Amino acid sequence: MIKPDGVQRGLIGEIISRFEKRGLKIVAMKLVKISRDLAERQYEMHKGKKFYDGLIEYITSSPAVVMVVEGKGNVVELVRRMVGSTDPSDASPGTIRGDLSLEIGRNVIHAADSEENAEREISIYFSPDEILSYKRIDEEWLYEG
Ligand code: IDP
Ligand code: MG
Repeated sequence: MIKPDGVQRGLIGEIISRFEKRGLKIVAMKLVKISRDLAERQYEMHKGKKFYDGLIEYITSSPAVVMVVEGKGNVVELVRRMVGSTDPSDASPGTIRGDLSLEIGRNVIHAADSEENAEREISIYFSPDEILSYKRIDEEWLYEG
């Protein structure tokens, strides 16, 4: 998810471009104003933490871009590495957070941290028929076989 700060700061193209250029396949995508209900479902594991209320405010404050990307291998881990550390001040240059953000409370992007959470989060924002199946024309050049 490109969070509201990423959308407001005009970083949608920059962020999507990184996933596209890496070779990951975008199989679902939309711009949404996230409701409190959906934000609470997404972040249910953080309920009760000191940053929780601010996080829900932030995520529901303005539109966000939600997307599903696909690829061979452990894409959850690959994407988390592209995203970088939760706190941008610890995030390595070259990562999305390390290049594009400064503070933990405005870290421009969310990515699921396990396959189980990816499935759960996808089902919050997308119905099964919104997830598309197609071949990228460069697949034969992205993968050895
Ligand atoms: P993650 O986004 O890297 O998975 P989590 O620990 O799951 O990090 O936290 C979820 C989100 O909650 C973070 O991306 C960030 O937006 C927010 N957050 C986490 N810790 C803090 C904090 O200490 N202050 C403000 N916001 C925080
Ligand atoms: Mg997390």
